[in-house]
Amino acid sequence: MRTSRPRPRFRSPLRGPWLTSVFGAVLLASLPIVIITGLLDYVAYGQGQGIPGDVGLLRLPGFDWPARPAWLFRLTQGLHVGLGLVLVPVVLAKLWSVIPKLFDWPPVRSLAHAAERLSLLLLVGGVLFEIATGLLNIQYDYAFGFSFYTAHYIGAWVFIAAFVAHVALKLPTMIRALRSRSLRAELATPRERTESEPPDETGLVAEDPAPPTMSRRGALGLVGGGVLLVGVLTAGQTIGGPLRGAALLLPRGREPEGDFPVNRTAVAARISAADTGAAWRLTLGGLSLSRPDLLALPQHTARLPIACVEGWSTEQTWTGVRLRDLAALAGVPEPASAFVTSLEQGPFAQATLNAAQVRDPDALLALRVNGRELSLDHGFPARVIVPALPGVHCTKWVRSIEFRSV
Ligand SMILES: Nc1nc2c(c(=O)[nH]1)N[C@H]1C(S)=C(S)[C@@H](COP(=O)(O)O)O[C@H]1N2
Ligand SMILES: [Mo]
Repeated sequence: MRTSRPRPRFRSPLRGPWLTSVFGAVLLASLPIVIITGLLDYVAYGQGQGIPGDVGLLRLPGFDWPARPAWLFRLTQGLHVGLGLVLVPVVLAKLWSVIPKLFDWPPVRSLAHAAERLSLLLLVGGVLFEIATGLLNIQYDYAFGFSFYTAHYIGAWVFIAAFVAHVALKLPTMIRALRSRSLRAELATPRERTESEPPDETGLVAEDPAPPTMSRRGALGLVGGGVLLVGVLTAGQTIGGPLRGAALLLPRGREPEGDFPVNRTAVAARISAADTGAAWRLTLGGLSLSRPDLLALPQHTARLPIACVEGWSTEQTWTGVRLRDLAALAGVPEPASAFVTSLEQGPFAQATLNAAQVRDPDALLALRVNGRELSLDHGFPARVIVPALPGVHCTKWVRSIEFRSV
C-alpha cells in the first residue's frame, strides 16, 4: 500500500531483501566480535584507571585484567580495531541497500512502525558514531573536546541495544530472504542477466528498476574488494613485517627505519633534557634511585608487545629491572598493586597496575630496548612494560612507583 506522495526514486535493480540480507548476515557474524573485544578492551583499560570516566549504570562488573597470555590485549585490541575498520565497507553497503527505507512515507504509520524507525535511527546513528569516533581516535589521538573512551563506550551501548533489537526483529526476514535466492547462482550471473528481486513488502525493491549497471556478483565483489583494501591498509599495524609499510591509515603505524612507532614524542609530552639527565631519580617509597643504581640491580630481558588503543601493536625486546624486585627493595614483597607516575603532566601522568601485572616475572621497569638505551621518545630514563598491559599504561619517563600491599 503506497500513497502517491512524491518520494526520491531509487531505481537500482540490485536493491532487495536478498542483497540486504547478505550484508546483514556478514555483519551479524562479525559485529559481535567487534562488540565483545571492545568491551574486553574497556575492562583492560578501565580497571582502576579512572577511564572511561564515570559511565554510571553502564559500568561493567570488571575483573582484574590478567598478565597472561602476553599477547592477550594485542589480540583483543587488534581484532576490535582491525575488524571494525575492515567492516566499514560492508556497513556502508548495507546502508546503501536500505536507503529507500529512510524515505519511508508516511514517516510514522503506527506505534510499532515508530518504534522500528527509532531503533533504526539509533542503529544507524550508533554505528556511524562508533566508526567516526574510532577513526578520529586513530588519526588524531586526543583531538577530542570530550573523552574518547566515555563517548565511544556510551555510543557502543546505544548501538548494542539497537543492534540486538534489530536482529530480533529482522532475523526471520533475513533468513527467508537468504533462502529466496542461491548465492552460487548469483555469483554466476553476469550483468546482462541481472534482474530485480520480485517486489515484496520490505519496500527495498525498486518499483521501476533501471537497467543494471552492475551485477549482484559485481556489487559483492566491490564490497569484498573494499574490505580487502582496508585490510591491506591496516593489517600491517598489528602484524608488522613488510605489511607495516602499507599501513597507511595509521600514522603511528609507520615507523622510522630500525625503530618502532612512538605514540607521543618527548617534545609533545614536554619532557625536557634536564628532567631526564643525570639528576633524574626514581622515587620508590622512601628510596631514591639513580639510573646507574637501577642498572646495578639484576637485569631481566623479555620479548613483549606494546598494543595501543589506536590499534597498532609491535613486539620488542626489553631489558630492565623486574617490578617485583623493585617491590621487594621497597619493602613490599607481596605487592597487590603499584601506582606509577610519569615526569609528564596530563592524561598519561599516572597508571595503576594490578597484582598480576606487578608480580609477573616479565613485568619490567625497562631501561633498554633491543640491546640499546631507551631513546628519549620511548621513555628514557625508564619506562614500564608489562605483558598484556594496554600500551597506554606502559608509562614512559617514570618518576615514581609506589607499591601497595592492598
Ligand atoms: N608518559 C607517557 N607514557 C606513555 C604515553 C605518553 O604519551 N606519555 N603514551 C602511552 C601509549 S598510549 C602507548 S601506546 C605507549 C607507546 O609507547 P612508545 O611510544 O614507546 O611506542 O606508551 C604509553 N606511555
Ligand atoms: Mo596508546
